[in-house]
Amino acid sequence: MSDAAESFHGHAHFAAPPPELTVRHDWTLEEVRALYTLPLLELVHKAQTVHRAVFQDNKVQLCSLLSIKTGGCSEDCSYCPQAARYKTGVKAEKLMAVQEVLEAAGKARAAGATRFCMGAAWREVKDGPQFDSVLEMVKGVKALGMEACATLGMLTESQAQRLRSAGLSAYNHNLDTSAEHYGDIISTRTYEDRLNTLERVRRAGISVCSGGIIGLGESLEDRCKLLLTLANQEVHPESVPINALVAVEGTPLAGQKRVETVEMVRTIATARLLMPLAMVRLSAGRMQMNEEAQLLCMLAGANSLFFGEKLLTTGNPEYTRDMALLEKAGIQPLAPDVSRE
Ligand code: SAM
Ligand code: DTB
Ligand code: SF4
Repeated sequence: MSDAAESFHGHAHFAAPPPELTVRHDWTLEEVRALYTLPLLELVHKAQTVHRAVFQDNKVQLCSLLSIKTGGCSEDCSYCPQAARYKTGVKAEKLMAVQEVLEAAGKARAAGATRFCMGAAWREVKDGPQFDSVLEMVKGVKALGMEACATLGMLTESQAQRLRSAGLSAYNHNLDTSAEHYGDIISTRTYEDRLNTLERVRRAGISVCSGGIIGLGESLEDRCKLLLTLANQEVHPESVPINALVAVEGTPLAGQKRVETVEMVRTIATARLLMPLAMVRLSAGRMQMNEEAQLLCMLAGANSLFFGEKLLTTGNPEYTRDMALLEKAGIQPLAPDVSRE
């Protein structure tokens, strides 16, 4: 598989998009709202039809997440247990050692992961020995034959380039919500800052992973605007994580009510229809969903899960239960793409 194809798809999941499929970048808010509010089963049917046309193998990618630098973050993201200013019980830790990260990556690969995502509770990346270590981690993960993803906060152009040179496949940087709602959730940076980092990632030739969180107290319109912003990018994000808020005690959003499954399904299905070629990732929030709800998300177009009992700091379903669910539903995990390594 060519480098260009890798940087576009993030994973060789299909040979070529079907010719009848149009990938649009000119969606209107009305169109997005009309999709989002379709009768649920009609929306799911539409999304599954597009999904099957694009991803003929209908597999789910298993990804592994590791918090390489936990807690003590200077930002005020009101959903986040890692912000230093909230009393959530998350202890600030130092950056993990390269060897320790690569051991975890090796275990994740043995357990079936084809993508390894490293998260750091940083506002932004600072040049120096810590960033140099992250570059070593990226090289090591790639050498293990997995896609390497990182989420480290804001990046400069040269940092994005250095990550690319180290072999980084994808960079995760979520828009989280609409531009209008952003200021109610985070005050220590702007939506523009987020978009600028995404632009630098794109220009460096790294595949873009960007999505959001639902359940932050946003309106239906905010949710549609988030999807619209993602879908009207000049190039769609290759990867779109959809998170349901994990309401953590001590954060300002601790009291938010649980996201309803139907809302999660609508968001995933709409993302699938707007960005047909993207990997849509059913991310945080699976602990609050039963198995049938998770299967409905996959029917609606989600084709990736994070496995392992922990996301970054919060819980995730047990590995054996996840594997049993996929097994009984006859859903195959996406195999490693050996052609690339
Ligand atoms: N510090 C970097 C940043 O903010 O971009 C990277 C790590 S940050 C924890 C990665 C993403 O996790 C956030 O953008 C947010 O979308 C998601 N996230 C954090 N806390 C969450 C929560 N309680 N529920 C759901 N998603 C959450
Ligand atoms: C994403 O969109 N979700 C993942 C990953 N990208 C980095 C993170 C979810 C974090 C949930 C809260 C926690 O465990 O700390
Ligand atoms: Fe820090 Fe990222 Fe959490 Fe915001 S989401 S507080 S930037 S770790």
